[in-house]
Amino acid sequence: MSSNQFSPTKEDKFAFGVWCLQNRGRDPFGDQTRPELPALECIKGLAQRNCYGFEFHDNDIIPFGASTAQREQILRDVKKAIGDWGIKATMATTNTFYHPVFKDGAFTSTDPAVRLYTTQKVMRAIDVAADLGTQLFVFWGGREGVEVDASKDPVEATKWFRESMNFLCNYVLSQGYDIKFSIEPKPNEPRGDLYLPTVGSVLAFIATLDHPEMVGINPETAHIKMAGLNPYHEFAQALDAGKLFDVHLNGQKPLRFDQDLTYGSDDLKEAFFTAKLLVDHKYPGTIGFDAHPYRSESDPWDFVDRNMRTYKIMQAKVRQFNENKEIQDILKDIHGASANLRGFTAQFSKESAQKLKDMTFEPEKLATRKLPYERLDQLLTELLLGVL
Ligand code: GLT
Ligand code: MN
Repeated sequence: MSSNQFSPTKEDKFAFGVWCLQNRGRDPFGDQTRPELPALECIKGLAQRNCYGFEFHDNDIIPFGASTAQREQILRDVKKAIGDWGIKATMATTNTFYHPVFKDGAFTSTDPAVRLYTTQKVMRAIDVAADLGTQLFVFWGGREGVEVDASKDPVEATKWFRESMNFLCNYVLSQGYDIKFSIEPKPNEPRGDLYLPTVGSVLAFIATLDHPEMVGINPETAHIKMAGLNPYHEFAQALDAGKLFDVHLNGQKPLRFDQDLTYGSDDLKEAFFTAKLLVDHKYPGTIGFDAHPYRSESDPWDFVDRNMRTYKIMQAKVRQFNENKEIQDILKDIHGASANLRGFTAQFSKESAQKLKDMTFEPEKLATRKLPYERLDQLLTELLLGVL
C-alpha cells in the first residue's frame, strides 16, 4: 500500500463545514485555544487539500448584522474563491442557535415574531445558497427543544416547525431554485431535549410535509451515538428511505456530551461500517465531515487531513472485505440458507397466504444452524488491524 493512494482527490467528494475549521476550542469550561481563521482561508485550505466542497452557515461567512453592502462584497469574494480555487459550496445552512433571540427555540419558539424572524433569516440564507450554486440546504434545530416540558406542548411545537418548513419549501419552489432540504437529527445539546432526535423521527416528520420529495435527512455519527444508537443502522434507514441527502461523519463516545471527534478516532469498526454502507450502496452525495480538532491543536489542518485519509483507508478496507475469500465464503454460507424460499413474501396473494399457512417447518432443526460469527468478526478485526 503506497501512502499516497490515500491522498484525497476531487472524485472522493469530501467536504468540511467551515465552522469545523473555525472552531477555536472553546468549551463550557474554558476559553479559545487557537486563533480565528477567516472563512476565505478555510475555503482556500480545503481547496488546496483537494476537498470537493465546503459547507457553511450564513454567519460563518457573513457576520450577524452585516450591512447589505458588506454582504454583497463578501459574496463577491466567496464566489471568486470558488472559481479561483475550484471548490464547491456543497451545503448551506442557517445559524438559528447562537444569538440570544433563539434562546427558547427558533421555529419552535412560543413567540410568533421569533418564528417569523427565523423564517426570514432562513429565506435570506437560501438566497445566498442559490447565489453560490449550493443545492443542499440543511436544518439543524439546535435550539428546537426544551428543558421545561411544562413550557410547551410538543405537538404544538411540531406544528410550528411543519408550518415553517412548508413555507420554506414553497419559497424555494416560487423562486425556481434548484435546492433540496435536509434535516439533521440530534437527541439533545444544547437543549435538554431536542425535537426530531433520530433518523426515524425525521422520516416520520418528512412524511407529514407538503413537499416530502424536497426534504431528506443529514444524519451525523456523533448525534446518533449520543442517543446510544448504531450509526450503521441509522444511516441505513435514511438510505433505504431514499432520504440520505448528506452525511456528517465524525466520532463520538456513546452517551456523552457532543464530542465531535475525528472520523474513526474512537471506534474503527463503526467507522468501517459507515464507509461500507456508503460504498456498497453507491451513495452519490458528498462525504461531509462535521467534527472539530482537539482543543489542544493550534490549527485545523492535521485534523482535516486525517479525516479524509482515514475515510480512504476505510474504503480500501471495505474493498478488501468484499474481496476476501474466507469472509465472502462465510457470508455466502450464511445467506445461502433455504434458498428455495427466498422472496416468498415479496408478493401477496390469497393462494400464497394459504400456501404459507400450510407449510411445515422444523423449528428445532432450523435452530441448530451453525453461524460462525466469532470467526467472521475476528476476520474483520484482523483485517482492520492489518494482519489479514
Ligand atoms: C453545529 C452542529 C452540527 C450541525 C451544524 C449545522 S452546526 O456545529 O453541531 O452538527 O451540522 O447547523
Ligand atoms: Mn452536523
